[in-house]
Amino acid sequence: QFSSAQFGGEFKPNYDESKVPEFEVPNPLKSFRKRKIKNVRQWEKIRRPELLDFFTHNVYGKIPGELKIESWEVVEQSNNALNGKARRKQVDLIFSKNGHRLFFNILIYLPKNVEKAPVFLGYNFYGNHTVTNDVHVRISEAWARNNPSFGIIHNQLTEQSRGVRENRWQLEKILDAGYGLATIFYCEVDPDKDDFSNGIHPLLYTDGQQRPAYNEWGAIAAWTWGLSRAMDYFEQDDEVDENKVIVFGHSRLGKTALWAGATDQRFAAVISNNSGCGGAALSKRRFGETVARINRSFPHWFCRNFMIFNQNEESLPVDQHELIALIAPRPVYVASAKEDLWADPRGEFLSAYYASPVYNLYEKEGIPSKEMPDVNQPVQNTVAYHIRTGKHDVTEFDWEQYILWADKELFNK
Ligand code: GTR
Repeated sequence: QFSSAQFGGEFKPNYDESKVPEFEVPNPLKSFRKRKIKNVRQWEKIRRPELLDFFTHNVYGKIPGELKIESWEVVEQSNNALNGKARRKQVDLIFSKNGHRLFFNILIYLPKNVEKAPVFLGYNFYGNHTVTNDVHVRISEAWARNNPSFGIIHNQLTEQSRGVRENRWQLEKILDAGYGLATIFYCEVDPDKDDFSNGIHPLLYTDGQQRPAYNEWGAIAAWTWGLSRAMDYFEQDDEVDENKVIVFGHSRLGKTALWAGATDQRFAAVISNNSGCGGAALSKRRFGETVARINRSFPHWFCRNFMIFNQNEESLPVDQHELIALIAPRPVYVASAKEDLWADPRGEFLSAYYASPVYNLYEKEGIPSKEMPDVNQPVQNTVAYHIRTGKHDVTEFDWEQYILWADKELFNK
């Protein structure tokens, strides 16, 4: 029952809306024991904990212990970065336990004219040096996924990929709007491969343990662990406003951002960019990528218990709109792309919609209508959504929306 290869033969994604199975959307305002949840108190006392517990033990996996920052070191810093526009810091966070040591680096840019800056925090796929052409950004030595077009052929990052992901980060726009940007290369926290001997996991193994138990953390939970440690660091950094950290992520790292927002209430807001299956998209729709497919392609992302739901989404007592509801009442933005059918834009939208009643309990406005908005016509309430033209990606349009919305939600602008 725990085998990851659960459909024989080739997987053919369904992209036909008329073939989406009929299913009941689990009611976020009804407890597993069928009790109606009528107010914030009941939500926080009964429903939120049981949902969080379900996602923890059956979807992403529990983090089996505590591990604090042992020390941190500013390895590089400048008050005159990007032609005088910003302050830059590169900070290593260092951890050790069980004879293992791990460190990861946070690259931080802060706007010069803001004393304690709000920041967008997000992981990157190919190293901190890819988010900007700034020659001072260090190149990570951690394992990276090969990508010949970025010059990554032996799982090592090189100078060739400096700045290649500039478009996905819009650093200047972020700084001009008065926000900082903090980013981490996700493979420094846990290499993105089905191998639990490396990354953060071994630091929390019990004696002789080789891999996480069925209900213990996969890679997504490991990456969220790293985001929470970055938050621990921000609480120590006088230049960052730790009450205004917006956690952002694209795709697998969007799944990560959502789970980070759900598990760590210190994050002020959450942005899920094209997060798809196991992120914002409703699993029960089986549109595009499915639970079985994701568990087969990436057996290390979720906890092993999640494989119980391979081709068996109907038996899930929850769906991903309840992951979004766990973020309430903090602002959450779900974004899709028209051509990104693999991530199921409609399923992402419906998640935001079905999470909204929980926001309403807090008197926050969610997504008011079940009708999907037109392309490039964002709906920006405390729960926000847009579908833009184009592919699976992060674009200038996306960032323009995130900034406008953050201004409104965090600064009442
Ligand atoms: C795909 C995966 C998606 C998404 C994407 C990404 O291969 O099927 O769930 O996570 O990768 O992270 O870019």
